[in-house]
Amino acid sequence: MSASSKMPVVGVIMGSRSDWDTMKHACETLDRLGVPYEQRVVSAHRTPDLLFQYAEGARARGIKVIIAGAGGAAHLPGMVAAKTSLPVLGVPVQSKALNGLDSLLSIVQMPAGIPVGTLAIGSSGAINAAILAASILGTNESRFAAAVDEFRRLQTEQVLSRPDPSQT
Ligand code: RP5
Repeated sequence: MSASSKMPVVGVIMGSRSDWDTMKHACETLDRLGVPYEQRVVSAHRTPDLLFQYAEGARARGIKVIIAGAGGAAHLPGMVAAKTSLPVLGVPVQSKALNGLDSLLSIVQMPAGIPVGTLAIGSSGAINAAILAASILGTNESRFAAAVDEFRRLQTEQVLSRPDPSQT
């Protein structure tokens, strides 16, 4: 748990400890945006009962958005979405065998009725999931909307301040 160890409003879950190198980017971005979160390994295949327990209990614990990252046969985001009506953002982790295309298709191709907001493969997706989570929270809490606006302002400023790509 971080962003000043307040009660988490975003749950960052992942199918394996091996997903942490990708999913830590979501956590770092939530830190930067001042969004309190928790991070957990919850595997759809190895700990299915924990998955159900986590998804069913998340809302009552104050979680408002779930970011779920998984690779390969990436059932975690879809199964979590099946067990909670909280918004679920899916991050396809770049797999070794198929470079993350398997993860992407597993997460994005949900049947109508159970949505998972699917992001890009890898760290870009993890970072964007965090920004999107803050934007969703920002519809109700202006400090999160302001944090996203500031993040974007700084990003624009960084590009505009160094227009010549040949200069370090
Ligand atoms: C998925 O299987 C995980 O999300 C991970 O990306 C992938 C491989 O897991 P490990 O074998 O590295 O634990 O469930």
